Amino acid sequence: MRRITLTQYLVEQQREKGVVSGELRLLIEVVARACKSISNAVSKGALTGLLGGAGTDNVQGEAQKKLDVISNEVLLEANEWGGHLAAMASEEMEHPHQIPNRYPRGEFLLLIDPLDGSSNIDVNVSVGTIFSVLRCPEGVKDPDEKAFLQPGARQVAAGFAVYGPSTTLVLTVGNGVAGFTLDREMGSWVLTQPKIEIPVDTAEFAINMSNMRNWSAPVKRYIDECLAGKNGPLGKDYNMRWVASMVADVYRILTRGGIFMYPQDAKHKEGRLRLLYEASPMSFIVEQAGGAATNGHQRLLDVQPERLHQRVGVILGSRNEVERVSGYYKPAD
Ligand code: AFP
Repeated sequence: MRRITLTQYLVEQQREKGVVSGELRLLIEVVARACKSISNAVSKGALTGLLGGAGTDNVQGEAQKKLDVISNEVLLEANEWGGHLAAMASEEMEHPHQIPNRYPRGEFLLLIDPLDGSSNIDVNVSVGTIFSVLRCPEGVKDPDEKAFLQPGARQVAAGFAVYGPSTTLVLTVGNGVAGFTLDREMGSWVLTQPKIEIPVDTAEFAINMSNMRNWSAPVKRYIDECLAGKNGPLGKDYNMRWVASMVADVYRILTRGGIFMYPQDAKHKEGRLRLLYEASPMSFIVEQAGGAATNGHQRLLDVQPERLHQRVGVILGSRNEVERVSGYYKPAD
């Protein structure tokens, strides 16, 4: 079997579709290389003394893990010098990170969730890295927070790595979704899923049921219908999964379909997940794989961000199921 590496895939995307410039290819390769280092650090577990808390909080007031901090540093360092970025923003940093003056600046903005699902690290469950690439607005020399406030529909690329039983990378450059698996011996990303498509129907839902008492009426109605099974209005038995690492839950949905929900509720009034570096890139990927993504009222890729670390309600996955739930929403919900 001919092995296609990430580099070859990107070169061919440029040759055949003209969607990956040299600068964008460099950016994606640098991020993917940083993900290899993070994967390596994560896989060592307790051996390196890197499990547990860092003793600091991030901008959202969440306790940082040592590996959150390290993953952030790995991604910053890897991306600073290449000349492909105008600035970076991260879940772990309150303000955008400027490219030091000693390096040239490029045309792209990079947003990252360096280690998504990090509460799962200590219990040896899959975690991952999410990234989103935007163009720096024209004429902006020193991009501040405002430069990043672009709806997800403007992304030029998005992807995520999962550090699980195998290390995988999912990528879209706006021309479908491809999946790569890390060959550790060779040190290369190998194309293993050339065209990922999400089945339009599903009988599997993912939601944190402990929030049930806080749910809005449309969410409660939908989950009640799933739980009613074959004899209920949906006419089939549903299964439930919740990894609490969005990367792992979305990877499962890309593999076999499903619906993922972290909606706004009475406790999470704005939602729980971050718009710019969780919901937007995942929505781009899911849509490119034939699925749908909404906050219940609006397509997530059309939401105009107002703050860098803004949260949002998220419902995404198999198209028919996502459309069913959004059909239950009324303007007041
Ligand atoms: P952390 O990165 O802080 O662990 O959060 C993970 C996450 O943002 C997302 O990956 C999960 O789907 C969601 O939070 C899990 O949230 P709950 O712990 O409330 O279920």
